Amino acid sequence: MKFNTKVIHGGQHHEKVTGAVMPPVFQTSTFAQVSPGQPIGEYEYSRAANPTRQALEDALASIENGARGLAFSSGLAATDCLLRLFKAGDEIIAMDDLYGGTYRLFTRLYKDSGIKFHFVDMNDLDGFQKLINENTKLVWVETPTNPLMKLADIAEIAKITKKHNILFAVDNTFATPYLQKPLDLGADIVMHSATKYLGGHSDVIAGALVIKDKALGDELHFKQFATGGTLGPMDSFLVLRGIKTLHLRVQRHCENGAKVAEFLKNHPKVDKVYYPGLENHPFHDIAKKQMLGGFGGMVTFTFKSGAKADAIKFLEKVQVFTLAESLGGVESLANHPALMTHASIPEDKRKEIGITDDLVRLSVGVEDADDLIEDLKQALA
Ligand code: P1T
Repeated sequence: MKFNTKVIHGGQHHEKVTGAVMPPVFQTSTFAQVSPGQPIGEYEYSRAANPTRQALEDALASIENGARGLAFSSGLAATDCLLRLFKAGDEIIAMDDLYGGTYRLFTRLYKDSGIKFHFVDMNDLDGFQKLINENTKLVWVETPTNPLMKLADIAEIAKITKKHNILFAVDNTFATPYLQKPLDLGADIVMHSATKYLGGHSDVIAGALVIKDKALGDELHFKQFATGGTLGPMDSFLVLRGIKTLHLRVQRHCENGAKVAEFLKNHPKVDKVYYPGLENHPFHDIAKKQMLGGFGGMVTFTFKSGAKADAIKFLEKVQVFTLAESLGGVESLANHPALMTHASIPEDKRKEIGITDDLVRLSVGVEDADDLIEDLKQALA
């Protein structure tokens, strides 16, 4: 089955009793049993499994080409569940540019667990390999990264993790499986903030893990069941509905993203534009190799003045774009990473990796590109 069919039919079946084409929202916590331990059907209690969530999880596994999908109450709940595979003394190597909340989870919550985190430039493959030792258990990358649009070569990293028998997880939130399939490129686990492109309408907080190996998927399901960060039935329905138009939306996000990046590149007040589709993007070659069909709808830029005040003024002036956290919905959003989504990263660390105070991140939506560009023009003016 091709991807555009999978988003609609992958892992799906009509509801058994009525033939409903969309799975109903099974808004129930529990399921009747005929005798103790003998449920009427296959479900017992919705923390363990719920039919609406199951339909979403099967769709997730299908579109990412995994053996098992798991749906969580947020992207961070999904990451937290994955981290429960590790114990004191284990080491995790992560990319040096990550969503601020992921960085906060790693450095502030898990720092007391005895797990050691390394944050490295994943494009220095030699430097990265030098860090690997017998305690290294996981490599974690975001590609493209939030907010600097750095890329990591998934296939090359997978060769290394396989050689050393280390798990390799990719946060595929920015690319989506429409553009990039980490499991096909050799990763073991894909993570999503399903709040973003998978849901696609800025109306739900959700997360996902998709696991290539069935046994590891079952182990993570056990951890999810035992800790409880599951996605509710209504939210599962919303994400599943979103997935059905993922291919159409991401196509338009890519077209609009490319137009916005081109406009910004030629604007006299704009300094750097970070968009993997631009030929001068430092990771354009990796993008062409592993992001198939486009380069997404996320564009980040800085001001020639380098002034924080200019970034703030611009963000106060946008009208079609909404100044808000988050990304990946049909509507365009604009964000100031240093003051908003990445404020949890200490200032010196932000400066070190390039999240400057004049950096603005755009989530380019699926509106008419002319209107978006007019809006940027007037806000920059
Ligand atoms: O917000 P939540 O669903 O828990 O997902 C966390 C998360 C994980 N990974 C990436 C790449 C993300 O962008 C996010 C959430 N990001 C934002 C809220 C944001 O505006 O960047």
